[in-house]
Amino acid sequence: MTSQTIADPYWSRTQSQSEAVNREDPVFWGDGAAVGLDNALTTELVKQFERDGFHHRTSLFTADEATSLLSEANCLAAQVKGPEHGVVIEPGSNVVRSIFRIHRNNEVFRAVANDKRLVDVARQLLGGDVYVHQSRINFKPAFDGKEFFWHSDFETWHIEDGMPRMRAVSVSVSLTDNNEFNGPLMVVPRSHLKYIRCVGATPENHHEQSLKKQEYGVPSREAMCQLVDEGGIVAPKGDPGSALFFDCNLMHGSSGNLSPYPRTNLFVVYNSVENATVAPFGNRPPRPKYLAEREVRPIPA
Ligand code: 6CS
Ligand code: FE
Repeated sequence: MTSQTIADPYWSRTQSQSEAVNREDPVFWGDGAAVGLDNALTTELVKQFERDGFHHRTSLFTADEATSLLSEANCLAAQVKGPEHGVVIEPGSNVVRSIFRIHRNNEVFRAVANDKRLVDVARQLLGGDVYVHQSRINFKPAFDGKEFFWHSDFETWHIEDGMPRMRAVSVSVSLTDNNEFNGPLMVVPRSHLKYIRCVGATPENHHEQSLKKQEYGVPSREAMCQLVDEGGIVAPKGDPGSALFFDCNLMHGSSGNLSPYPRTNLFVVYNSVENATVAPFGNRPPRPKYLAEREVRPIPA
């Protein structure tokens, strides 16, 4: 039985026509009282996040911290001997594209996922206790880093992982420079306020393909034109240590990296403990735990 047997406002991939509907969830779940959160956003920045769907901070981590995190990330990639759980290889080369679940499998990145500079903002935006739904390093290696086509993470996490509502936030921490040449993350401001129902039934074991090149659970070109007409495209750039907090439903993507500079970013996804994953809302079995934690482990405040 899937969760689709109940009235699901965010159904997708079941009809032949793409459709844009209004979001049915708040963006900001807090009550404005960021009591005890040393790293809380100002009221003005919260309003900006509600309006645009993202908040970009340069130098949230120091250059030295970013250098040491990058070296740890490259160390992990160098240890990869072949296809293994949680490791995704770039299509067309044998270079590492992503490594998942580093918040559980690596002490250094576990500490980052628990860092109050990230957790305080997640708790503030999501209005309470949070846990890590997913973590990953996207290496986007020099010359070989391929694109991530436009998508809403929430559409995938709802349909394929069973995330009920839009009450999760991602943070991307730049471990290298993110510049106009090396495939920076691109976001569509205000796209988080629309939910795009995608066309095309989810293939079996879809993640084995989608993490390399996503072709299902992606918006139609008409839907993308409409979202970009309304909000434009922004590619927040910054030095190593910059951080981009973005709503789970914000439309985003990135181009391939033709430059000699890698674009290595660490992603942590915080989900509200009130929004724990249930049975997927699509018609496939849940994806592996390295993509979606199924046990809620609240991060201590
Ligand atoms: O399917 C997922 O969960 C992953 N795919 C993308 C393109 N972004 C979110 C996440 O890393
Ligand atoms: Fe994504």
